Amino acid sequence: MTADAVTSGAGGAVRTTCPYCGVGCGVLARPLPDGSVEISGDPDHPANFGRLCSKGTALGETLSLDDRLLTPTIGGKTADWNSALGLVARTFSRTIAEHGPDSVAFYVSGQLLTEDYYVANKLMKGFIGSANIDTNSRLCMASTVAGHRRAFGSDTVPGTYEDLELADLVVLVGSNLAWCHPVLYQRLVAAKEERGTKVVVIDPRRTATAEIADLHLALAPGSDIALFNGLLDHLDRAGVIDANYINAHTEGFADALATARATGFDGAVTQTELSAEALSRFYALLAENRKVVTVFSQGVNQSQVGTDKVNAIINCHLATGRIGKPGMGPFSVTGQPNAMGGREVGGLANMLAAHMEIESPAHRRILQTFWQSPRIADRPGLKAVDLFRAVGDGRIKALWIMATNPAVSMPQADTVVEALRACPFVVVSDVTAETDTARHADVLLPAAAWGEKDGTVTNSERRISRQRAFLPPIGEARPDWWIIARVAKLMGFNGFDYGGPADIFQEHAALTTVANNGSRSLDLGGLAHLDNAGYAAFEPTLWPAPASGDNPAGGRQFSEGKFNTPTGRARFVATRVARNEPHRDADRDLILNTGRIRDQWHTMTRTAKAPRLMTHIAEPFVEMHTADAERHGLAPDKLVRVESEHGTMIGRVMITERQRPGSVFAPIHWTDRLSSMARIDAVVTGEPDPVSGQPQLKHTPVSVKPLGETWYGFAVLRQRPKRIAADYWSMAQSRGGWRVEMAGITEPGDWTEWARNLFAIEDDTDLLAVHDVGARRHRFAAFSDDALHAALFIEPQPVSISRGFTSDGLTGNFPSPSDRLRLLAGRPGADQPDPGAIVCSCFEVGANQIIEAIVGGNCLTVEAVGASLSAGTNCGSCRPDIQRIIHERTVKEAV
Ligand SMILES: Nc1nc2c(c(=O)[nH]1)N[C@H]1C(S)=C(S)[C@@H](COP(=O)(O)OP(=O)(O)OC[C@H]3O[C@@H](n4cnc5c(=O)[nH]c(N)nc54)[C@H](O)[C@@H]3O)O[C@H]1N2
Ligand SMILES: Nc1nc2c(c(=O)[nH]1)N[C@H]1C(S)=C(S)[C@@H](COP(=O)(O)OP(=O)(O)OC[C@H]3O[C@@H](n4cnc5c(=O)[nH]c(N)nc54)[C@H](O)[C@@H]3O)O[C@H]1N2
Ligand code: SF4
Ligand SMILES: [Mo]
Repeated sequence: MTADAVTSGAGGAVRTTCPYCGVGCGVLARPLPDGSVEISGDPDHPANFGRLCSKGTALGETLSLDDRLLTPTIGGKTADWNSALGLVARTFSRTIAEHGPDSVAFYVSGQLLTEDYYVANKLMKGFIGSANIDTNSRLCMASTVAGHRRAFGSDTVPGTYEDLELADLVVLVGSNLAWCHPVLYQRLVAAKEERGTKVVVIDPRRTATAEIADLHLALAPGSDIALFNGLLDHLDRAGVIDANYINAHTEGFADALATARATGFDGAVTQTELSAEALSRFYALLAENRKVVTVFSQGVNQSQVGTDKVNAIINCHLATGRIGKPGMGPFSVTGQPNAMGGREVGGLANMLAAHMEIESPAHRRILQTFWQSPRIADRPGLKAVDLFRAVGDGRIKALWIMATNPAVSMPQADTVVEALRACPFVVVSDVTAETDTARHADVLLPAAAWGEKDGTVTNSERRISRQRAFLPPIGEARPDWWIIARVAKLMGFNGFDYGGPADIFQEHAALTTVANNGSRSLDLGGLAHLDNAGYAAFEPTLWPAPASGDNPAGGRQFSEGKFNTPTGRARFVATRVARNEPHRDADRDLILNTGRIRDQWHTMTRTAKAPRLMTHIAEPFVEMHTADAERHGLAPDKLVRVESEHGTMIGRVMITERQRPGSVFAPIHWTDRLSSMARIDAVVTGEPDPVSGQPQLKHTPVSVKPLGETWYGFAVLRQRPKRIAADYWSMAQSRGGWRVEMAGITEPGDWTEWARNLFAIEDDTDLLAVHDVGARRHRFAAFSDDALHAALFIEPQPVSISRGFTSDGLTGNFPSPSDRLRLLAGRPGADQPDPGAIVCSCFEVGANQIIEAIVGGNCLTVEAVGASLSAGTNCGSCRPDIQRIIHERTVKEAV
């Protein structure tokens, strides 16, 4: 444990911050003598006041050694730090000497801490002298950054979380808050219960978030601008435009209004494909309520017209003066724990540190003087999509990837993989040994993970919090800032002699004050003199945190109507593309939408280590509407092949009414480590928004076709299987080992031999087998002593045995033949009903149990289900799912 760990009153727990989403919840972590870590919500943290979602609650289960990268490697072989860092420094220096600074690049991440990010940006822009540093935030927040800068003159989120609680109306646009920002969602639910907040959800899908919506608008994908242009026109006609505010504090209104009028109500109906009635209701709500917060996320940002979507939303707030006041404002919620911090230190290729602008000679001068650096990048570098293109065509010859997994998360991911293969020198810093990206690294550098490293992160509401170490680094792992600073020094650069993250934070804070005088809202002057003790004790703080009165401290921004543009006025932007619709044709007749599920984080390198997080959804899926499924001849639980012009993904079809006809949805999480072919970004085209460079990740024309499988399998195994001879497979960690779903197009000749290969056992002495050859059903179980080694179930139809019951077999005991046969039955006896697919991961309560409580126990509210089964009473992440089951059941019962 590090010296600066701050302990709370509660028994030596360290106060830190969750490493997942941008809500930025405070966490109390208490290492226990048995090596485990007890995790709970920090009751004093102003983001969560003690709450944690399912992912936060399971953090303790993700800290194990397995999968961790423990030492540097060169060419796949273990190396020491000196050799590895020496090679990195020499190769970067040589490449720069031979081909110039723009022949190298860094691709970094919103999951780096501010201190790591600051040092990486300083090295590239100030010392190497190129701006070829871009980040996965390009795929995430770039359109918001661009939209904020166009409207406000700076990338400043105007409001705070409290505004969601003070609003009378909260509009969620392209945000599945219930699953992606669960604790903020819970704060909204609590406010709704208390004061009757109205909630509108604007999303082509009926998401878990829509369960609390007073109005859900399942608009045509890509038609948000038409919706908000129509709204601006309506607000004007309804007389709720704030002319005084517009005159005093903004510019460009006439042009924006003219554009909005050109869309008008009729245009909005046509483009969004919503009913005139639904649209009227929405517009009336916006006219009647003054205290409105519009929350937006990836349904807005990840679009080819993402920046215009952002400005169409902000236009409506500016026109009504609903910004910078309690309970009002446009509110972009950030995805990653430090998406905001990365923006502060200029992690994007077109920004400089401390919110300064690369295009401004004055800003470049300030920075170069402050850093005393030999040079400074004087034009924007390559943005993520272009950056990987440049890697592919040989312009970038040395690439360093930190804390991101682009082989999975970049659009046209197969092309990205080819680019990595072709690149002469790839360095990857990660905490995980085997990722789809790490596979292509020449040098792998082991980073210290959450719990082992110290630094700061900034959440969606601009609150800076400490991440604190509570464990020693594993193996040879080192903090990212240390690794970068070492390489900088080995490259011969001065200015990287940091004793620890506190030094870096001080420098970063000091920089925000240089020549600021109120011109940049990012002002951390009040934190520029934090010493080690002050940094150790640092309490969550909103920025601006100025030393003196130039900038208003903390809280809401733009309250006085003063913006960071040259004129001090906010700018309206005329948003002209009403709808952005990718071209479908007879073959690729569906639009692929992609996004997140409740219990997984991105490419699953950490959340997949917690067995209980794998119980909610254990397999890659493709969700589609009943009508589309019928049209394409698809039956429930079959496997489908999703294809675009770029690539293929295979997943299990999930047929629901929640999907909009014409679109399908697939999760972003699965990798080649966990499934045979489920990297959805292999399929996604990702045309960049011309303003922000953010790729469109939610609208790719695809075909969805049956895989053509003739058999299905399900297996549980104590060891992770090495090779699975099936056309489709997907595996998940379970309590005693692994569970695997499989399917194949042609049946193997000898199932017994196939089972033996899968189980990796030499002979069949321990193999119990039951065959029903006529029905094409085969079951196998291998035991060693009284413990289950592995079991396999093969059927001509999707295997319908109980997953929970069979997986639990790996932790059970099977002394007698009858016990062993019962396992092969695949479900519990009549006295132990099957709980079904797990909904509540905290108490492991399944869908069948919840349905029984609803139908048999007459529990018709989430509270009643909680009282009866405890489900939903711990972290609360599953409450929207329980609500949905109640909703679906009660509808079913009524018809
Ligand atoms: N559980 C979980 N939580 C996470 C993450 C995670 O991996 N797992 N990741 C974090 C990160 S980095 C991010 S960026 C956030 C993302 O958080 P969100 O943006 O809330 O999540 P997504 O699922 O990507 O997309 C949101 C919604 O946009 C909708 N959408 C698609 N097209 C359109 C459209 O044209 N218009 C509108 N209005 N909506 C559309 C999708 O149907 C989807 O429901 O989540 C963060 N939180
Ligand atoms: N189709 C589609 N694609 C998408 C999206 C989408 O909605 N649709 N969303 C996009 C968005 S918003 C995002 S944010 C990205 C996310 O995509 P990625 O950033 O690629 O996903 P992660 O799995 O979070 O990758 C983080 C990596 O860093 C490692 N890591 C964890 N902690 C540390 C650390 O302290 N130091 C170091 N060096 N490494 C660490 C993890 O093991 C992991 O390999 O995906 C994007 N891609
Ligand atoms: S909402 Fe969940 S994932 Fe997000 S910061 Fe809080 S505990 Fe972590
Ligand atoms: Mo993100």
